[in-house]
Amino acid sequence: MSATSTDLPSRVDESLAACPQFRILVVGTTGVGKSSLIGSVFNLSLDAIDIAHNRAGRANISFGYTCEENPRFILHDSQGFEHGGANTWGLVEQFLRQRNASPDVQDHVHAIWLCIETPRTGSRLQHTGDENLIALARELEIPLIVVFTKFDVLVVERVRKLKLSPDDALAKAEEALRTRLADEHFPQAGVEWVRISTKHGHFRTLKELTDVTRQSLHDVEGALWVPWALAQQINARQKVEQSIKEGCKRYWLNLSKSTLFEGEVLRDCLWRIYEDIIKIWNFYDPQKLLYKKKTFALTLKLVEDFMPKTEAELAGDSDFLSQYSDVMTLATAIGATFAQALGAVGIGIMAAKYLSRKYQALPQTARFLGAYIIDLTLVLHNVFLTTLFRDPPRRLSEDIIEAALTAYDSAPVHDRVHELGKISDMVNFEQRIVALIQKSVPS
Ligand SMILES: Nc1nc2c(ncn2[C@@H]2O[C@H](COP(=O)(O)OP(=O)(O)OP(=O)(O)O)[C@@H](O)[C@H]2O)c(=O)[nH]1
Ligand SMILES: [Mg+2]
Repeated sequence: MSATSTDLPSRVDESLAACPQFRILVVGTTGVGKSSLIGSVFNLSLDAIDIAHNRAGRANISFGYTCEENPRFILHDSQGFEHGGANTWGLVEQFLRQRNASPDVQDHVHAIWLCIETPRTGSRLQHTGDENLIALARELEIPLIVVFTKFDVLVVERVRKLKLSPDDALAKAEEALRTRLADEHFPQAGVEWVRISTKHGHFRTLKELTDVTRQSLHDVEGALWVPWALAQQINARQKVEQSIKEGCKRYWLNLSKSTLFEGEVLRDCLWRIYEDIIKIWNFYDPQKLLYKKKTFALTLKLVEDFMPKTEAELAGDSDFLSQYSDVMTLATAIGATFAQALGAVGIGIMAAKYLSRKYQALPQTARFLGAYIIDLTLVLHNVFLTTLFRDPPRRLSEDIIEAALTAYDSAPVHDRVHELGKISDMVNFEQRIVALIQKSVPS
């Protein structure tokens, strides 16, 4: 059951209207590591992928797999182009041409990961037929990234054969792969490539793949950035950037000009921001823990110190703040639903007072919403990092959420946010807030 609801339009939903899911084609011969890669980046259990796989029959490129564990993406999984194989080149070509001829961007294939096993010393580099796919992707303007999988094998080879330390082995393996690709003239100039491993200790390589993928979407469609940021479940920085874009820019950066929240109850505005930002993180949350009223109330508690003043309070009546604080304490302490708690102390009357006021013009409201967006973004960032190194699917639990909130509450950055919240000048306020978020999230 959701915590509350509001008629305010969801900005994230608006951004997703043209393209609600990111559609990716992953190509590579059997056993190259496609499912493992997809599982790690999009946070799916291998069982979920393989069940979908079996249902569709192997190597059926036109079947788009969708998973409950991550509803934001569609996977087309294809084997390579061996002569006479199930995926002859003609089928692949027809599939891509038909999809990308559609007038709707959501039907297009948005990116292709062409997976090739990292060649070991003395073994062949397997890329038969791949030039055709690279040329077609270029013609259709589909971003294509060549992904060299199982890179860890090359590193381990160097540790064993050359008795190198892990760091030196990594550097030598990078160098060996680069030299090898240059010697083979593959992939040709201008084609992006990355090396990855899904093994523990090589997490950075997956993040790099998501960075390269995000960058290659640049020229194609601005509309793809949102579904991409939501779908990928590896790169916290991209989520934060998108939270800033969607949450901040659309809400409070333009607050003084915007009529979006005019006449709306503050709680509805907060709920809208809350729901939009949690959508961006796209956690695997089958119990809908983040949608519980208690969770929402706990996040509001982070900013209760500087809830904006009502018109009444500005006129000297300070009941509202103390009442509001009590509400928050009540809501969190007894786990009462937020709406019930508000109802219990007559928040409806207070809300009515809000309705009579265009409060978005008040700097303290802007500061308050700004602080809330930072606090919420950084709490969710904590949640994301806590789950990141677990095996997919990384399922949320109450413990994870509570630990993230507690850790954030006592973190120095929370104090700095609140210092910003008290300043009286609003010069460059938005930039200061964005800078504070960015500084708190390592790139
Ligand atoms: N060393 C190493 N092994 C990997 C890596 N990724 C996958 N594997 C292993 O390679 C094997 C095949 O992996 P999958 O992810 O099932 O490969 P696939 O491309 O989906 O295979 P098909 O579905 O049969 O086409 C499994 O035993 C994986 O554990 C990696 O990064 N490093
Ligand atoms: Mg597979």
